[in-house]
Amino acid sequence: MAKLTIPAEEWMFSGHAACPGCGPALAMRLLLKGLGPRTIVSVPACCWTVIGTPFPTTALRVGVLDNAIEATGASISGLRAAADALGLADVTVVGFAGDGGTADIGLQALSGMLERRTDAIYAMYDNEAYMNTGVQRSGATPWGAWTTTTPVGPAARGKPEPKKDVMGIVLAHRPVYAATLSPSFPEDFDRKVELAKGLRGPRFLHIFAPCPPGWRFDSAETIALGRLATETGVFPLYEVLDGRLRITRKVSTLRPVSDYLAKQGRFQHLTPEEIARIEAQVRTDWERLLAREREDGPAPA
Ligand SMILES: Cc1ncc(C[n+]2csc(CCOP(=O)(O)OP(=O)(O)O)c2C)c(N)n1
Repeated sequence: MAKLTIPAEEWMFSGHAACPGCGPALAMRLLLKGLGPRTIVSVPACCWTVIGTPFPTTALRVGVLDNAIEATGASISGLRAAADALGLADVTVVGFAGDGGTADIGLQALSGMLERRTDAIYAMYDNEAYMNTGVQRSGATPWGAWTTTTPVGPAARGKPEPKKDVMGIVLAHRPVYAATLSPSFPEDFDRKVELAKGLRGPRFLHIFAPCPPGWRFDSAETIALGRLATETGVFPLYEVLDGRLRITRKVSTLRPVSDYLAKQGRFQHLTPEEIARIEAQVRTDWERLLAREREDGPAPA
């Protein structure tokens, strides 16, 4: 068996308030393993405020700032300036926000942070809805998914709009580094975090974060579901360094997307035609990714 390269030290206590099988909890745990103790995390209103820092407790062994939901990008710019003023150049500043607080409510602050070239990591954990307030749809909720604000019934078929391409928005700002990560592939996850840690300038991590109560699946299946997301092409793993895209988890033949959808209550209403529509979109996006990788070519030696 290959030797595990993930650091053994834990910077997150086990006594937190996450649901069983919580993808965002795994995301934070792995992120901090790669970043280590010289880290300060800014967390906006989201599940993680409740999971990690219900006053006066904390589940994290690093400094945490709770900020307003729209402010993560601005907050980490301020933290970076403060750390630099104090001569703490070795401290990694990280924003850790949900998809609602990133793709929708905090998008302006994220754009500002990227454009200012803030020397910080912005990590978005994507559980594909506003989960903390009761499973409302976000810009990152996929097409067709049930949520409490995109119901399923005679006149409604789940979310009628497509998922927002957050990586596309981020890449348009030309960050130093941007990557997609999944706790189901911990070594790929850790390598990307450690690579990001060693760079300077604006960096963005898009982390796949399954939510058992919100997506309606068995909490023992979080890791398996994440693997399916990547193997079906729903959540490809790739990174963009110095503007060059590289797929980090090659999939020679994509599995049918129905393998992934069938495991989740939020997609149970979909007809074979609707599933075929999702499949076609996933395959188009995958082909585009392959074409971009070919076009970018290998990194210069
Ligand atoms: C300006 C503002 N609007 C709404 C809220 C209420 N609120 C608190 S947490 C939350 C959900 C955030 O969703 P997301 O960022 O996706 O993170 P998740 O809850 O899924 O972890 C909302 C809407 C708020 N705190 N501030």
